[in-house]
Amino acid sequence: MVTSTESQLLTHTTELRAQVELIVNSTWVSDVHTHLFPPEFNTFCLYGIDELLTYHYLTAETFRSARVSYDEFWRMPKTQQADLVWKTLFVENIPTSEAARGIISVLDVLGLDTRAENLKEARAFFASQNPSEHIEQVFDIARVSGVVMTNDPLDEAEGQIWNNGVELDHRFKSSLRLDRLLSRRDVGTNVAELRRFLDRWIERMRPVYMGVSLPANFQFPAEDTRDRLLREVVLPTAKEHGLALTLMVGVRRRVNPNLREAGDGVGKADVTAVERMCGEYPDVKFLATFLSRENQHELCVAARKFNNLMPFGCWWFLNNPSIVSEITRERLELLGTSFIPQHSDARVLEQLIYKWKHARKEIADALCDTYEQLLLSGRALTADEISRDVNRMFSGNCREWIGSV
Ligand code: FIX
Ligand code: ZN
Repeated sequence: MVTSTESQLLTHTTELRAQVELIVNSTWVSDVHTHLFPPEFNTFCLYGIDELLTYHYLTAETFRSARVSYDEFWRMPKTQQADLVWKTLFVENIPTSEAARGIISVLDVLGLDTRAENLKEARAFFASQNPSEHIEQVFDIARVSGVVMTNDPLDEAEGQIWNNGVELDHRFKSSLRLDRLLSRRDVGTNVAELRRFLDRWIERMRPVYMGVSLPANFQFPAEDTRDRLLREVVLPTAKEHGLALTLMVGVRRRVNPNLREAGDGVGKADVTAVERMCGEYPDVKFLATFLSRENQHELCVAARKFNNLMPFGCWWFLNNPSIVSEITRERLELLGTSFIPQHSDARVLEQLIYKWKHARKEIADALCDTYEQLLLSGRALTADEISRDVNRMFSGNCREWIGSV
């Protein structure tokens, strides 16, 4: 008698690929790192064509092609900046960059003209959207079950909204961002006060993790204030509250301040710093992503040594199809499915549509090749098994590390 699982054995590469693409494109994903906010956070909630086009990835690219000074650009109102970005990158040039192609993917999925001379039609479309219905539609299209925000307790405006007791949309989870806290120049005597500060914000925000971005020259251990803050405040707090610590390593802030948010760069970092932290704090779970391409292999090997380390995402300058493909394949070969393949880092709502559409394509291709190799090595698969793998990478690992998103 033929059992149900055997009957679904996928023995031909065409049906195998078709199944993988279907499963990867239809499986809901937990987005573990974004800069998105729900409408309850007022001006922090960004959506629409003007926000999409003034995204710092595109402003950086515009300054390479448009004859405009930094001062001229920053003096312009946002709509004028967006007009210039559209004209420069989408009309006067073919939108070949990943960030520019992303806009095309969004407009195309929403049925808008991708070759428009101006932004009239797009502005009218987004102006007609009801924010909460639009959020619903975008999350559905992108198949995103939930996102983790980036919440800075030391941001006055954001802090005010939390202090007013905001009711969070269930699809938006909070995270406690510690960049400002960890860039303090002094600890002084108030370790206890800083611990109470974090306890208060954990109580208020109910974060799914604490997170920090770290420079390329980050060292652990180190004779500096950040090391003391990590050891005496952050890591004990993580342990006490059972919270994971998310490390985003390798950014060089404001290498060109004239570009403002677009002015950050990348640097190769020391993965052994994170290894040592994982070794010294076996009871703390760490999610880690490195910005430099040169650190990706080391991160995979570090994760093979420390099972409290979860590699995640192809961050920022790595979020390009050719590199997402390379990193995902390397991780599958070294870690199986014990990693989180991508996060969107979305700042504008509709970016979820293209960042996940483009990532799913590369993840599906990488999985197809991996499974095809397995088939040629003598083991066929079932659709259920593939679905189990994809669910693990898209939400299971996240759930295990930080809870459901
Ligand atoms: O540190 C971060 O969370 C980075 O993702 C941001 O600072 C960066 O500006 C960004 O948006 C990258 O995609
Ligand atoms: Zn980010």
